[in-house]
Amino acid sequence: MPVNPLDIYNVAELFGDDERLVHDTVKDWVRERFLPLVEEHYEAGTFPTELIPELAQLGVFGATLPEEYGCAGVSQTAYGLINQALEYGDSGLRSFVSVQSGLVMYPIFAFGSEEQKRRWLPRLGHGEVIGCFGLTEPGHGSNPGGMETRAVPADGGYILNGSKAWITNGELADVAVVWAKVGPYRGGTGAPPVAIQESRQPAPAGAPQQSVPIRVTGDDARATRNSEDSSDAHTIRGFLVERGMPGFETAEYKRKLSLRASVTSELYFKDVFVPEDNMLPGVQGLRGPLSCLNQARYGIAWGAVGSAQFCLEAALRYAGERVQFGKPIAGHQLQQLKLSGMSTALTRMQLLCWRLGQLKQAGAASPVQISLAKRDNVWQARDIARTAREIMGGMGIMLESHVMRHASNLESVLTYEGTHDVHHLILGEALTGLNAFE
Ligand code: TGC
Ligand code: FAD
Repeated sequence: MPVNPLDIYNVAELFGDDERLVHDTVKDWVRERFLPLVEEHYEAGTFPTELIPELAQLGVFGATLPEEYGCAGVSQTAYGLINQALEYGDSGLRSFVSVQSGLVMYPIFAFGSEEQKRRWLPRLGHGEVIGCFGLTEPGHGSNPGGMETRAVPADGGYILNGSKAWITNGELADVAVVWAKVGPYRGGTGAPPVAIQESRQPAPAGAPQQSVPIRVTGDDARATRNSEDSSDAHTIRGFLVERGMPGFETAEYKRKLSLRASVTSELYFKDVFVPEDNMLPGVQGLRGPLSCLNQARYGIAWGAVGSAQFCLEAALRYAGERVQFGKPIAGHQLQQLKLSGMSTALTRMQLLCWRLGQLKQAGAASPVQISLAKRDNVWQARDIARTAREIMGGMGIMLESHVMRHASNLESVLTYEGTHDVHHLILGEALTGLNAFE
């Protein structure tokens, strides 16, 4: 009996007709409109901004949010399938949509005032306005609770000082959801590492510099420990910082070897006045940004399935056509072992997402369940992409084969939204009750 190589267990049967339709519509668009452009953009290190209106037309921005804010109101599973279809194209494409949806529209929806929701959500949903999410700092990646960016209360608002690192869509964004501690600004403790200084556009004059612990000894070690202070994490608030606010600047990383068709930037805040009305009133503390990460990590778990499907499909096609030692390489046992392993891993990934989608729709998906799926699906997808590259021999390293682009992208996906290690520690703590972070 013939099998569907991209869905051995007929997982698609478990989705509703409308959910399958959403997936197929986005996947067709990715094939017809995105894939023909991706090589050029990947080489140039640019995101295809010309496609933003079409993405908006597809209804993918903030797709689970209610129609009253101009969104599609689809199920969590449909949203997962949107991510799957987008990442079949490129992780950077899925990133663009998941940041806009899970990290910008979600916090405004969940923690914003009614006025903030009415002002921002319809325009973000229609792609007229682009957003980014600033949590990570040069000195605080896995441990965002140590952040140094400060919002000092002032007449009618706050004065923001600090910087954010590695921010997807930063340079493109009209509005940044920025997380900062409310309290006195203590200033940075050092300079960014040389590698980063060289790879990005110059920081704006007067931009605050923050600590990046690269090689930490003596006094540096003490400074790093002090700057890692998370004891005031309960003062963290979210701010909507708008492009054009005096003192707010962005600078793009230019020499990435991964996620090249995606814009990644630093954000700088030098005495930026943010009106009171631009603070998200509904949440305080680290739980605010971490709740948003649940949304984005959920999308990533599904997205990894799309990337894996692309790579398995490409490897199967190539192995069927490439003849060595008198027969297609697909007929050699070693290649079948690899293909079978890829297909088995993909099947597990799909089943995990299906169940996670059900839990999320019921409002019962815990952060630990989402974390496990993000970690393991990305790990499996990276392995599948690397194996596809191997099966395709020399051709596998070429841009037109696409699989090394996927493998390279997945290095970023493994790191952002909580590194692979951090997600092991999250599950480890849930299993043992012991915190191994510190
Ligand atoms: P901890 O003490 O565990 O928690 C502090 C407060 O937060 C609550 N909490 C959560 N709430 C909702 N969802 C979650 N997933 C949560 N995890 C924790 C927790 O209950 C507590 O609440 P409360 O009310 O009691 O105060 O915090 P910790 O400082 O020990 O840190 C825990 C840790 C390490 C797991 C966390 O900081 C972490 O996840 N680190 C990884 C950082 C990360 O993922 N950064 C992502 C930045 S954004 C990004 O990468 C975008 S990529 C975009 C793209 O797709 O292109
Ligand atoms: P670090 O935290 O310095 O980690 C370095 C290494 O140490 C990792 O291997 C890590 O697993 C390990 N490690 C750290 N802590 C522990 C521990 N307790 N125990 C054992 N090992 C540990 N951030 C945003 O806020 N918004 C964005 O839009 C965004 N987009 C991104 C886009 C890209 C392309 C990339 C690469 C990153 C992006 N990030 C974004 C930042 C991302 O979330 C961070 O890179 C990530 O959280 C890891 O932080 P770090 O790079 O500083 O690594």
